[in-house]
This record gives sequence, C-alpha cells and structure tokens, in this order.
Amino acid sequence: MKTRSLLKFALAAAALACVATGAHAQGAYKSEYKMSLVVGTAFPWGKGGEIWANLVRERTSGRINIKLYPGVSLVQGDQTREFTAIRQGVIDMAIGSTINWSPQIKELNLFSMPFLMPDYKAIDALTQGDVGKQLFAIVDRAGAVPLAWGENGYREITNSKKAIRTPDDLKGLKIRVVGSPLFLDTFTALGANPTQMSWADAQPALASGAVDGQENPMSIFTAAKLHTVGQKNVTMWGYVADPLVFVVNKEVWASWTEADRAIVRQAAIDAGKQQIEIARKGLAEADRPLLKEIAALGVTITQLTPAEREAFVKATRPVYDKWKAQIGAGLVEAAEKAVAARK
Ligand code: X2X
Repeated sequence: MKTRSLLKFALAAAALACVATGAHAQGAYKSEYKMSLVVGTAFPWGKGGEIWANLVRERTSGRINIKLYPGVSLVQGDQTREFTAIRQGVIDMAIGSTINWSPQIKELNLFSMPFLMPDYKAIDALTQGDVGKQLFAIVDRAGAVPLAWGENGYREITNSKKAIRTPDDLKGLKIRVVGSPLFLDTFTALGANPTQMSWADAQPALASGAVDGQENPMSIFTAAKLHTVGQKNVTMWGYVADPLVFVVNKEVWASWTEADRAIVRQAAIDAGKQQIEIARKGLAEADRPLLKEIAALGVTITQLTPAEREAFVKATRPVYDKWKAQIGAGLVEAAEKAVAARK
C-alpha cells in the first residue's frame, strides 16, 4: 500500500510539473491588455471593442482583462502609426481600419480602390472569402495575429459648401483625407484639393473652416455630429469602404494558453459579426432610415443616379489602374472576380 501511494504521489507530481512547464513556456499573463481603437464606444467601431473585451473577460473568467484606448491614444492620436505600435508591443491588441494600416501593409489599400465594391455583398465577398484569407496571411507576415473582420463602413463625401453631384462639383474643395497616398490620388483626380490629416486634427479643421469637407461612414458622421462642424452636404457615392481587422500582438498571443487563444479568437469573430450589424444599421435596409435621421438635422443628402455615379467611376479610373499595379494585380484581380461572383 505504501509503495502504491508513493507511486501515486510521484505521478501526480510529474503531471503537475508538466502543467507548470507548459505554463512557463507560455509566460505570465499581464494584469491588463491594451486595446487600441480610433473612436470610442459611441461609435459602432468602439462598440465592437467593448463587445470583444467583455466576451473575453467573461469567457476567460477574468484571466484576460482588456482595457480600451480610444483616440489611438497609445500612439498620440497618429492612427497611421498604430500597426507599427502593435508589432512592437506598445499596443497589445487592436481593432484597426484597413486604411490606417495601409502605410505598412500596401495590400490593405485594396478596399480603398475607388468603386471596387458596389454593395455590402461585395465587401462580404472579399472579407469572408479567399481574398480575406490572403489578406490575413499578409497581416500575419507583417507581424500581428489577425482574428476577425469588422467594418467601419462606406465612406460618403461631405462638405460645407454645396451639394456634390458631379466630379466638377468637387473642383477646388479642400478635402481632409486619411493616411494613404491612394486617397490623395483619388481626390486630386477629381479636381479637389486633398489634405492628409489624422481624425483628431480633422474635427477642429472642419470646425474652423480650414478644410471644406471630408469622407467618412455615416455612423462616424452621426456619432461625431459632423453637421455641427459645417458638414451640411452629404453625397451617397459609396466609393470605398473600410473594413476593420481584429488583431493581437504576436508575443502576447504566444503568452496565452491554447485554450485562451481559442477563446480570444472566437470572441473576436462573435464581436466582429455583431459590430458589422451595428455598423450597417439604418443603411443596409432598402429605405436606409438613417438617412432620414440625418436629413432631419438640416443636412442635404444627395443620392446619385447610376449615370451620375458612373462619372465618378470614370474620373477615378486612372487612379484605380495605377494602384492596381501597386497593390498587386493578382490580388486585385482575385477581388474583382470575387465581387463579380457575389451572390
Ligand atoms: O480617420 C478616419 O477618417 C477614420 C476615423 O474613419 C479612420 O480611422 C479611418
């Protein structure tokens, strides 16, 4: 009996040692993980962050505790440096726009190709299909672990001066654009005067009239109350949309147990689904009720006829062709095929 219980003890000790070594290879958990976001929980984007963080906290019984850092505050508001900071470990995890990471990952410019994605089904055909998989492999190689897709949304053009119906209406308008040179090319091709600045700088620039207009999803327009900074004209041209990507820093990812990684991944997928629904609310329905709410704020909403829209497609085509080569013709062609085959 005595030897038997000794043996039992030895086996139990060995098992414990294994568990301990396993945990050691993974490394210690931090008391808090920093999640970077451009905007807070008043926006669908920030809501997605809140949902992800809450799901992870619940499902890991608090082992993984995430704090939101909106305003890209971990990189002093410079959203174009967010991806680098994730790679370097200044940021533990993030939900980032493909636009903001495109300075480091040129393939993410795909979604900013003017008029590539005519409708929500086209976005889904890319993110949820082979193209999405290819892009995740690229993000992974660039130095972060991609887990799920979310969505900022279709970026509509707004300004303080006039209703835009033709490319000519954009002539001479000073337009704030985001961090990729592709946007400078697009707006230059349209005859506008684009200027690149961060989201943090954009709002005061609109308020002071230093710039006349900007482009952002309607959910950003309403939550940031852009009608109060002179943006009284909105044109629904749906020229590009920016998906969001849920990622984790590689070292942080490696420090978690297999089981916790699975939880964080599934939580990102679940949060991404919910986040996309929130982002599309009021816009994906046939009558687009959100537009009525915005019009009620004294905003003129211009809807283009197919022919009017085509004039913008034509004017930006040289930019599309130039960037097709820069992004990689193979990837862009795969995207074009996926869009054409969408159900
Ligand atoms: O800066 C923008 O326009 C925003 C908030 O949409 C992004 O971060 C891409």
